[in-house]
Amino acid sequence: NSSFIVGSKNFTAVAINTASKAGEWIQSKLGDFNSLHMKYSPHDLVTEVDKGAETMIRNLIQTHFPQHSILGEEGVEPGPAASTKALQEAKEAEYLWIVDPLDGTTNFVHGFPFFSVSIALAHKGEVIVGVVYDPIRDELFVAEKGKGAYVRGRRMRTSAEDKLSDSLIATGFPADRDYALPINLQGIQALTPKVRNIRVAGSAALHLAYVAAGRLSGFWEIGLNAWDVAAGSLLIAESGGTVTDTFGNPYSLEVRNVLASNGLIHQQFQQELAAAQAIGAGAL
Ligand code: 2AM
Ligand code: CA
Ligand code: CA
Ligand code: CA
Repeated sequence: NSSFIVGSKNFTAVAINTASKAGEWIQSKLGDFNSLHMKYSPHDLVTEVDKGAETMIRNLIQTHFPQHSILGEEGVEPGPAASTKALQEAKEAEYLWIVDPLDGTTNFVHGFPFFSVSIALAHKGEVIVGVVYDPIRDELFVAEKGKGAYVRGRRMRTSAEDKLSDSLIATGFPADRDYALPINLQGIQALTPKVRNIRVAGSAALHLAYVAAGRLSGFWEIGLNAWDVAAGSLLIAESGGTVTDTFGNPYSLEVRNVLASNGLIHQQFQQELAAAQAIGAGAL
């Protein structure tokens, strides 16, 4: 896929190289790290590895593109208010790198082998490069705006299921146990009887990459941040799928409640969630 890497002033090459290096380092620290902190609650963890990986990624990006801005999870105070404010400020930049250095920290801490590095580049608020790297399987998912999406150098296509009953869907349990979790449980209750099955594997970015690769038919999660979704959204768009909010509005960096699919099931999927929301605790 060398021709793929060359375009766009080598933005993509830097994203790939950076995600790979960070991912290899993260994997080397598996089972060998300390200083575990809780951010908000026992459901929200951060380790020295999250912080070390983000520092590594920032340094590599800054070396190549000192004039670009970087929004990274570990550079932002915990909680939705701080992340909204940080995104509003960062969005002013012409070129903005959006970084989740380790997506799936809980899995990393427990040794459950499903986590990823997610790096996106937005130009004037639009994602133009997206890379998700899974160091355990050494799988690199790459998309460039208008140029398709690839895994292990092979073109990705979203899956062909056109009925929820044939669909394998993923979601995530929100860290916010008070407000978001009850709403999500309503969604799970409504969807589980309608779909083939549901998976909750713990990395939003990797779930999105799996939708792009056709391994999942769809994914939804509420209360996410730009760094969880930006790279994956381009992977899916460039693989022929659809990414919206849970009301069906088009994806933008501000979207926290994400609904992604192969496109074919999108409307049914969105309607089932909307119905669950009507039963549930209020707006998703
Ligand atoms: P993280 O591992 O980078 O924190 C799992 O459902 C998903 O939720 C993961 O992508 C995880 O990302 C994210 N997540 C974990 N804690 C969160 C929090 N407090 N707020 C929002 N998203 C969170
Ligand atoms: Ca986190
Ligand atoms: Ca994350
Ligand atoms: Ca993270």
